[in-house]
Amino acid sequence: MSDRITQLRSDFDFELAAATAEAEATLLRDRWVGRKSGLLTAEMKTLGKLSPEERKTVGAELNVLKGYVEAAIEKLLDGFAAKREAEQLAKERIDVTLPGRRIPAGHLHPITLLRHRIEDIFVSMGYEIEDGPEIETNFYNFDSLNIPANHPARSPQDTFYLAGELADKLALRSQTSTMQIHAMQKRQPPLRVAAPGRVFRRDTPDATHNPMFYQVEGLLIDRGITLGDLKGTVEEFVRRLFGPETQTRFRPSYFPFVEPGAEIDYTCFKCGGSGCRVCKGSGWIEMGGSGMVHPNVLRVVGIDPEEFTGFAFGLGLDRLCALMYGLDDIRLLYENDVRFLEQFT
Ligand code: FA5
Repeated sequence: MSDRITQLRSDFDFELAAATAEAEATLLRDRWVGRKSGLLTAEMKTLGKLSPEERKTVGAELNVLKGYVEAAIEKLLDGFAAKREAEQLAKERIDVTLPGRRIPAGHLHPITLLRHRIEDIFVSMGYEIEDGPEIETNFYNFDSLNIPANHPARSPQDTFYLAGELADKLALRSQTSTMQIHAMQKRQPPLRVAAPGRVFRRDTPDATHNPMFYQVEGLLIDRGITLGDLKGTVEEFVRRLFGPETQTRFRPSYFPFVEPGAEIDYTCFKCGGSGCRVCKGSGWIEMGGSGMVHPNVLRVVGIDPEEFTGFAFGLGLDRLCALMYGLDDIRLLYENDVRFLEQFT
């Protein structure tokens, strides 16, 4: 081998050993075997100046060296590429056995939970569940319910009327009793309907009052229905909701759309009637109003009060909910505080 070739090879080996990064290996390739300015390419071009014999031997040696250089650089570059790929794979490694990230599931509002329980009880007692409008005409709010012209419930101090041209004509319903009329207009007796929903009153908010709250109305019309049926139905409803020992009592009261009318109390679910903080020592908790549907109301919807009688009752869900969950303030129900609401799964 000529001295020149030996020198070139040792120079290359020295530079090869110094190439420790991929970019250096690429530079090394360009410097030695680059098509335009590579050292060995230039060396090849000098062959023409040699005698034919020398050209043959030196050319052959140069070719061997070129093959050696190319193979060495390719091996070096392959090494770097493999390393790069391994690093990339390590970085993008996915552990398919890791548990997924859970999306926190929401849950129903406590009033909705209670409403569902109440609906289930009514359905099991043969009632249809009905939904109806929250904005009503004076006919549904008052006239059809036998509420006289001068009754305080009609006053804007008690009821939310709509603004503008429709004021005096349309108002937010202040009780689900409006549903009695809708239910009777839609079907013929005998009928059983339960209508849960929102109602609105101009009540100043405090621990037991909200301007918006929930009621559920129960209505049953059939032949020969008496106050005894009302009592029996309410007693059964309350037992299914609060347990078999719960007692009810009826206190005479006045509602224009029933005759006779009564407030319904039930024995405190907390103390069983002996008196405690929940029932304020009385042993009884007020649940809502009730009574036998007034003949005038039946007449409005074309039902003959001589043939059919019936009863209705309306219960406040917010206070029931507060009592069941031991809340001391029903305003908490609508503050949308997640820390409060997430306790009712
Ligand atoms: C009525 O609303 C009658 N419609 C009930 C009725 C139905 C009588 C059918 C006869 C026949 P009252 O105004 O008492 O009655 O309300 C019923 C219940 O609603 C109350 O016992 C109470 O639990 C609830 N309630 C009344 N006002 C509010 C308020 N501002 N915030 C929360 N709950 C209320």
